[in-house]
Amino acid sequence: MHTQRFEEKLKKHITSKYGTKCLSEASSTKKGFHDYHKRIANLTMASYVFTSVLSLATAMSPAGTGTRTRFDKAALVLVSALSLAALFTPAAAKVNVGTGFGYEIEGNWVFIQTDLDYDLPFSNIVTYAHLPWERCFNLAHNNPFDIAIVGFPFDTTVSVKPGARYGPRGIRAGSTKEKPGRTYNVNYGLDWATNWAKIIDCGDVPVTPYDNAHAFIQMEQGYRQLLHKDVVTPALAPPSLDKTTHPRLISLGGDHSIMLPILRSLKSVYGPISVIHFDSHLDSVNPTKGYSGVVSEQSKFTHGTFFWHAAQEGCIANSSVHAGLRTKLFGLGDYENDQEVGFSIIHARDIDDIGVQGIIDKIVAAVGDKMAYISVDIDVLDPGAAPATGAPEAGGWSTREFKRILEGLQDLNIVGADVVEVAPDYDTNAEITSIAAADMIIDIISAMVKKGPLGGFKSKSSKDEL
Ligand SMILES: [Mn+2]
Repeated sequence: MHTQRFEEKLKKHITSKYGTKCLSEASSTKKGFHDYHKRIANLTMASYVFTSVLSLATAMSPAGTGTRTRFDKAALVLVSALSLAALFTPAAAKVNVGTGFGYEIEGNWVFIQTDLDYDLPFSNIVTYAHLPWERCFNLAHNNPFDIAIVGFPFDTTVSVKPGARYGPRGIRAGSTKEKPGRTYNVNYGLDWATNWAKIIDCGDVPVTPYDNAHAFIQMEQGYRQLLHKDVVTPALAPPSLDKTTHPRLISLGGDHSIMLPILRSLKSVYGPISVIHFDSHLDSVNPTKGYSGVVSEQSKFTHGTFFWHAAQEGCIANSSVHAGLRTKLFGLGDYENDQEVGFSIIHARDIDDIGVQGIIDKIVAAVGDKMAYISVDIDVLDPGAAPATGAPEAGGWSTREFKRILEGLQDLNIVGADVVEVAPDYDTNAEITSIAAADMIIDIISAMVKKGPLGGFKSKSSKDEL
């Protein structure tokens, strides 16, 4: 009984410290799992000692009122002997490896079952940062999570170089050395994987490459399905319209048009969103005014026009900001139109005049405490740092500068994020674009974890507090 109560308390402790994933063998972090088993083993040993000492003491004590028989004494001695024997008998490994094989980890017998149950940087099935993969789109899926990675392998609205349909795969491969057990992010001062949030990889939305109209429906359906899953850690005062806590999603593109179904979904949950748009391009071009290549209603929806559509549909708050711009325009009318859409503009070269902090200050001033979304077109980086993208533009920011800018946004209310336009077929053999993309996602996750659930943690006195 005592052991059961201790186990319950311990489960609660581990859940709060490492997340619920530590309690399932399949997805445990090594530290959490080991911690758990070590404590159980220690407790079991302590109870053996306690039982044997108590039994011996009772057996040796003089009989009281004459009710104790020799049989009682013999039974007590037997119990104490069995307890002592159990104490000095090492636990046998329970894994069946057949006969004639004596593998054992010296001095570590509690852990023998978990030695092979963890990842190396280069081992195992590729998920983002070795996070547990769940088939979130299966209708039977009902596991709560707080933050999820989801891929949109879609690139059939690209105007220059296609290939971003392989972006989710590329970014996951680029994340391979990020893994549980090595997740302390010095820049944010926390371990993003073993903090309060349950973080998983939901895999990809299977988006058709044959019919863009249908593809946009699939993407919105997929995003909404995830957005309406339950969370593990509900917020005190969720900022959503329905006052429930929704998970936060980090999307892997895919070309940039995946944002249209994402913004449509977010509008239904939070209302119009302030978009922090890192890109060398505007992506808000009015397809009915000067944009080349429009041949049909559907062809108005591209990776260069989706913000215009999103604005028409009321998805974007008038406190959005482009940062990193440096592309050529169809004409100055593009900027006039962009202001109507609701963006302010920060050029890539502004960093030479106002520095990283100046860029951060402008973004924070534009967005304030509104619900914000971070969208990173990888072409915001200089092609020297990220060559593998759909429409590269010379003269961008370095990866280091960009990471500092992201770091400056950690106090904002980030409801979701994406990294798009990674087209791995144009990458170097060293995967520099995918590595940069994967690394900035670690920073975005770290910021979300550091901020806590949007709407705050419930107070310590609350019953739901973990
Ligand atoms: Mn873009």
